[in-house]
Parts: sequence; C-alpha cells; structure tokens
Amino acid sequence: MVIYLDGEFVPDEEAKVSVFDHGLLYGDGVFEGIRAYNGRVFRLQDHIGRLYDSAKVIDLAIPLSKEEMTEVVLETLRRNNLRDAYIRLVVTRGKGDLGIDPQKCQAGPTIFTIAQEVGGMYGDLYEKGLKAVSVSIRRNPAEALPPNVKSLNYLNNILAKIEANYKGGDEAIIFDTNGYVAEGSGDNIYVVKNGTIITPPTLNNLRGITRMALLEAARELGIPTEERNMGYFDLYTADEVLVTGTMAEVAPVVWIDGREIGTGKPGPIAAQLGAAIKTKTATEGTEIYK
Ligand code: PXG
Repeated sequence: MVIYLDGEFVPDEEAKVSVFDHGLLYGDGVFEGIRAYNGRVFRLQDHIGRLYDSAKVIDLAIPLSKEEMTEVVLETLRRNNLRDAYIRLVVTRGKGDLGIDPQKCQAGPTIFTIAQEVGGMYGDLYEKGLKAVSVSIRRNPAEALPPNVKSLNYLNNILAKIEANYKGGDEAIIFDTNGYVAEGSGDNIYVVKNGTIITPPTLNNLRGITRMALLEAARELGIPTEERNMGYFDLYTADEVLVTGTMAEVAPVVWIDGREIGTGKPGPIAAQLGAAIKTKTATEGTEIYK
C-alpha cells in the first residue's frame, strides 16, 4: 500500500508521523472519509469543500489548493490501482511541542491520505436491519465544538459507540443537550412517517455528504422531505428509521431501545432510497483513470 504523506508517496511502513504532532497529542486536525465506486470518486468536491470548511473553523490553513488536494486523492487511488475504495484524508496542525498552543506548530500541517479496499460496514444488517440504542452521552453542542467540524477528536462519538456496544446496539442514537435527536456515531439519521422523510437540521450533526445525496434522491423520487427537530417520540412511532454515511451507506434501523420500528423489518422507503443511492454512487463522480 502506498500512502501520500506531506508531498510524497511512500510505502505504508514508512508513512510515519511525529509523536509531537498535535493531531495525535490533542486531536488538533480535521479529516474526511471518502468513497470511490467503479472508478469514480463520489462527491469528491463536496468532501474537499467540507475539509476546507472544517479547517477554516479551527483556523488551520491548508498549504495546498483545493485543486491540488483533489489531485492528491486521485493520485493516491491511482498509485494503489484502486477503483473501489475508502479514502481517508487527514490534515493535522503538525509537529509542535508539548503545549497546546498551535502557534508552536511552526513546521506547518501534516497531510496524509490512505486509500484501501472496503466492504459494507454493517455486513448482513442491511437485509436484517440495525438495532439502535439511545445513549446518555450528548452530542457536542455547537457552542462548544460544532458537529459540522469533522475534527480528529472523535471522543464524543466514540463514547456514544462504547455505550451502544455495552447496551447491545449496532449503532448509537445521540441526542443534543436540548433533547433533540442529533445523529448516530458515524451517520446521519432519518425518520419516515406517513410517507415523509424527516431528518434533523444540521446544527447538531455533521452535514453528511450522503445526507445531501439522500435528500436529493428523495426529491427525485417524489418522496416529501422535511428538516425539523425530533425527540424520541418521533423515533419510537416512526414507520421506518434509517441512517446514512459514507461508510454506512443507507442502513435501515428496525429496533430502538426495545421498541420495534414499524413492522420490525426494513421498510420500502429505505429500500427505495438505498437503491437510488447505489445508482448515484455507481454512475456519478470524478473519474480516477482518464
Ligand atoms: N455523522 C458523523 C458524526 C460522521 O462521522 C456522518 C455523519 C456521515 O457523513 P457522510 O459525509 O459520510 O455522509 C459521519 C461520517 C466509521 C466512520 O468508521 C464514519 C464516518 C467517518 C469516519 C469513520 O464508521 N462518518
């Protein structure tokens, strides 16, 4: 496997980052998780845009242009001969000292890209449906660390996942500090009620690229969409619940906190949207080999 690291392509065993890197010491950095299907990178410009937005918010100046960063992603795929892959793009504050002050990171950002083959994250659960559990951990409030920043500090999500694991769930449902549904640990969440697909506005969750594609697909299929705050009442009484993400793709949820959702089986709207997203991922995107 060949890794892009700070301007060079190196074998993975040589791709090493300093123990003084603030990405490691403080989670001071940002990242993207991107997928390529059938020789095309899905919504690459949206991912690059989100990376630069995340970096802007944490006042991290990325020393590459968006065009150069796009080429880094494509070239990493080419060097590894990949057509279907998961791509991890990471930008950290770089090497500093043992203080938190980012001004000490004089060397500038560390940038690396890993591309590897990947399977479906939830295995046979796409057919059976996921069990999800509400967790007591709350999503970072926007006034502390906006969930729109895809930062290297994922402890909030990891604590939620740990709690979900202990409670026997395949995924966590995280609420915000106001009691509204926010998202899963690594995916956005939706409720289907009376034919309408409803999802929370993006103040308390990550502005998912798959979320954008799903809402687009729903509109194309004539399925009404609504963005509004929801509580656990909306979850338990839903006809269907689903989650989406670059890794998760479209996954139906059939059980939440002991309650069966709808019929207790994956529903027709989740299936329809799952198929629509599959078509989009298979046919759209930036060509890797031209
Ligand atoms: N919410 C959160 C908190 C995420 O981390 C999503 C939503 C979905 O966004 P996209 O743009 O992918 O549709 C994510 C992204 C993993 C893993 O291993 C998941 C993500 C990122 C990195 C790793 O499950 N999810």
